[in-house]
Amino acid sequence: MTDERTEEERQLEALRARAAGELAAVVTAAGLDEWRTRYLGRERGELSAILKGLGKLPGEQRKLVGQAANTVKVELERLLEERRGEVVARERAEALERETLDVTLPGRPIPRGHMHPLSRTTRQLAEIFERMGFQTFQGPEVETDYYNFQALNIPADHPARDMQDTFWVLPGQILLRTQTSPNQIRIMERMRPPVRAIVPGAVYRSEATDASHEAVFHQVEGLLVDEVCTMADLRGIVERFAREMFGANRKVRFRPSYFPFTEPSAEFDMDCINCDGSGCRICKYSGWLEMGGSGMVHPKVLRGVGYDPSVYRGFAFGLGIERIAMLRYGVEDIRLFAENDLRFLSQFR
Ligand code: FA5
Repeated sequence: MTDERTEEERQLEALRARAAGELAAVVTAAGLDEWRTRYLGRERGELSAILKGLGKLPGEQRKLVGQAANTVKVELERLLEERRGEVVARERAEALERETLDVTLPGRPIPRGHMHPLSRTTRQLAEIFERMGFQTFQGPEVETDYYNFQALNIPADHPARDMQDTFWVLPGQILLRTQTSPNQIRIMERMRPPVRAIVPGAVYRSEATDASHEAVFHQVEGLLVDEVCTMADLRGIVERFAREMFGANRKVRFRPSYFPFTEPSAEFDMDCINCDGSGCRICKYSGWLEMGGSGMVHPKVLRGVGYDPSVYRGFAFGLGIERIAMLRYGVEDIRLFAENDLRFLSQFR
């Protein structure tokens, strides 16, 4: 069978077949546009090039080739629209697939906070004293000279002021409390005996810091006033606290000391929880760990708040909360508590 088609008709057929084949492989809308420019584009489209060349052909042939070219053009445009429909549908389906919500996926975890080790220690401490009948109070961190010193039997020129370097707000009048002891006065002014109170909170001292000293630290003040009250009761309470906090076998010892607002005064230590008193690095080879100061409330202090010292007596003590937390959690540098380093804090979940 002879092929009666002209060279141009053969070219058109080849073009149609190639264009249709390529179109079937196009999968994106951008690809369709590109295909359209390549074959049907007015400027550089291959079909347009053939149509533009028609002018050079003799009359009869021009008509035939022109018709055939138009047929190819219409056919390719139809194929393009058909393919466009498929591509759009496919792109929509893919977009839907991407946006699908998988309700069975586990949720993103929300990081949970936890209590700061000092708050936790303060709470445990308060719970222990509450079980012994003490009530927890709070007092102001910005104090007057009167409550922080004078009412505690420390007049303006008293050398005991040198024991606690002070941050003054208004020199000689207002300060950041250097101890929780001013709350002894505040509580006794408000209550009649019997009194059993503890007051935890921050205190401030203008001190150089090191591994065991901070300029901002925490104390808990304890105060008990009643008709019958002795050093033996103080010792019993302190010992019970040490045992509840650090274990049933803990021993406590008292050493004579001096505080202007207690008489007699004592500092108390607990046998080292690391070496049970035999001597180690933690207790500096002494076998004992310092816990706080204490004593029987001075009669002058009782009189100052209107308590009759011939009827009432009391004891008071002050503990360093950081020191207790350091022992409890084995923290070797007090400064870690306030550094806000999450690598440190997240160990106390
Ligand atoms: C006082 O502050 C007295 N108010 C304690 C007191 C209360 C005595 C009631 C009598 C009656 P002192 O300065 O020793 O005492 O401090 C008490 C405790 O606070 C210390 O034993 C120690 O545990 C802690 N402490 C003192 N200074 C610092 C510091 N710079 N950093 C961390 N803890 C400290």
